[in-house]
Amino acid sequence: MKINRRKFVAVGLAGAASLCVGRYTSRGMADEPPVQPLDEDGYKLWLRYAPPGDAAKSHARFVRQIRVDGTSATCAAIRDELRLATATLLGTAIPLNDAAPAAGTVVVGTPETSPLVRNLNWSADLRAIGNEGFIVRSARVGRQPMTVVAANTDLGAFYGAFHFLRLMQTGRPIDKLEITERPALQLRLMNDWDNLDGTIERGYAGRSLWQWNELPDKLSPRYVDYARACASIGINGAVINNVNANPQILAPDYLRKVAALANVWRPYGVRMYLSANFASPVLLGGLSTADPLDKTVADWWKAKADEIYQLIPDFGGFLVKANSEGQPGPKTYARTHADGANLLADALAPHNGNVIWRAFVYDQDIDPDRVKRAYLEFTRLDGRFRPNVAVQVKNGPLDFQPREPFHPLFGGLKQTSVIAEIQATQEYLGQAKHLVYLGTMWTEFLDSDTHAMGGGSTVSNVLAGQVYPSRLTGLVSVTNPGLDTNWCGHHFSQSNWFAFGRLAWNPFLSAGTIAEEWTRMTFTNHDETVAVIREMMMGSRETFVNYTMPLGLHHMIGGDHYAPQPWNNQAPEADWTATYYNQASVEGIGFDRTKNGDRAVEQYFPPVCDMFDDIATCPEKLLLWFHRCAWDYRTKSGKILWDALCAKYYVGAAQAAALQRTWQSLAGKIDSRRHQEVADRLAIQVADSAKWRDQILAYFGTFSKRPVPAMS
Ligand code: BDP
Repeated sequence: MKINRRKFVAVGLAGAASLCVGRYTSRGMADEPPVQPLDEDGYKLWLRYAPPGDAAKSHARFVRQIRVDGTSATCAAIRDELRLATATLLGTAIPLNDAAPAAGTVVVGTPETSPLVRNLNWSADLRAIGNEGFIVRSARVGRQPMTVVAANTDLGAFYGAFHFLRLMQTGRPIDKLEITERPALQLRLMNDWDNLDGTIERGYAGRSLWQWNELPDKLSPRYVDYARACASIGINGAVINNVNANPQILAPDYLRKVAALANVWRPYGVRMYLSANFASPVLLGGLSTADPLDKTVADWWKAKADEIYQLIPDFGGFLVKANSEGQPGPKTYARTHADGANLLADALAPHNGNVIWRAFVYDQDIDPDRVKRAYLEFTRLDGRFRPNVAVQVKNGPLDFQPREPFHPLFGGLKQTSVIAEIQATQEYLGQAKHLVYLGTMWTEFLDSDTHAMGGGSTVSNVLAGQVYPSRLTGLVSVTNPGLDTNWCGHHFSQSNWFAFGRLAWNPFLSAGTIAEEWTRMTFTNHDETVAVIREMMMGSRETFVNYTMPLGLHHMIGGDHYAPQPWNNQAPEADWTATYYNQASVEGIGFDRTKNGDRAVEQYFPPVCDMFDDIATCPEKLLLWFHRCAWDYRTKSGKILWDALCAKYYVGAAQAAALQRTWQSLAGKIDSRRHQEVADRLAIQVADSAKWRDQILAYFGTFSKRPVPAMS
């Protein structure tokens, strides 16, 4: 059965679905912003718990005391969070009370821990929400009106408590709640690309959060805050080291440090995962081989898994980047990716651990076109992976570009668990300097219809196991918070961490809903200001595409992945250059991936394949990804390609300047520190957008031999 987005949301996730813009404005409940909001540094992320305005008055009637039933560390953390949050949301300390609950009590518990929840007889509803779901309901208990947050586990109750707080934070009514949620996906993981030397691969927000020289004895308070931020949006695990993995992470002294972090995170449901270097048996264990079919190698991994589970009983598993960009892997020994993944899977299986095997591979001998290679390698292995293996596929077939079509492995793998990897750290999208909200990019991806089993086989449905049965489901993100005070470098980059978590919980949510939630929680509940910021965010990714790589252009950068370098033709590998992709010449521009070209379109199911193949039906936003066009090719606007390209760059740079002006208009509505810090970055963005426009057009102009047309 396929899920229809709207229906699924309405039935399964009523609370989330009803969070739409209209409600706030029509109720007109938020108050005027204070004259000068107090300065903030962004450390608290979306967990500031600032008073939501008028709504606080009505909230106060329903939050008079808090009762969290249960003695676990998770219950203690729920208590702490509810007290911390309500104190500032309501402006007064709310007492904890475990005695007979009175009107206005917020009760949190499971049937096991809470007699009160048990007596409500919600067992049928609870059965439907699994281990991580929750119910938040306004109920009468002994005739007293209360709010009950019920779940099957303490972690589910924690997620419910965060949901309840989110309603308060966003100024929504909490008097008639009837919310049932459960996550659509199982593995909702941070992929932190942190190195053991404290640097972060593609990190733009300072050095690594993990203080290896202090662990395991000294624990930074940021470890708890990281876990709180993750748990608040349903993230249930973290791979804490770079996929280009240093084998030392599996050495006994590092494992003890990792275990200390895992202990801190356990109450918050953030499970520990590690990136493993495939050659660890050699590099760390001193064996002569890492051949996956060698018994001593298998024994080494089994012993290593046993050692890890001794220290971290709920260890999630290994993430592996193999035979990609110089990393070792099974192909080094003439074995397949399935052989490699299964080796580790067998070592982890007795402990219920999983292997997450990346499909980010592009060996040149597979095909001349880099974007075709992963599909070719992995489809021939379909069905050959152990049940506890998930193949992790980037959203697009190249590498986190500003716009790519969806990866054809979504839908292409039918007998293998497939999870998706997106990238919240803005490696190719302005890093921490440009304001780019990625929620729209990700919903474009998630909503893409693969047609794997007919229409409606969207990527979300594939991920949720609704198209083919899938043992493991998930959405993970390369999300690199660092030691910067505001975690993410750019205040707006926090929204990408947030959006990732919300979509991993429910990939059917809309980007607008998420942008609005985040804005209200992060900046203000003032309706007009919220509407302005939401609009800025919603258009920001298309703006970035327009001034960098419009009309399906891709990879027009050099090694920094930041500045324009469409002329870049020097790199250790041809597929690391820009000219390999844009192929600009006097004849035209673009990569012919049609049936008459290198036939990459054939990796998609019909009718998607035909839609991309036919220049008349290929969405123009992907034109030069799939087609090679002459400079005077007539685009849908009636303009010739060169003129249309010029127009995109000019529009994009103008949109960046408009973002800056709009932000200026919010001076005084946002605290001046964060306002200034965002303004400083917008100034860089505006200058960069002009640079992109001018340098790209100057370069392509040498081929098109046409002037930039006058822009009206
Ligand atoms: C690319 C990054 C590189 C990563 C690689 C990966 O530039 O630093 O190691 O992806 O995903 O986007 O493995």
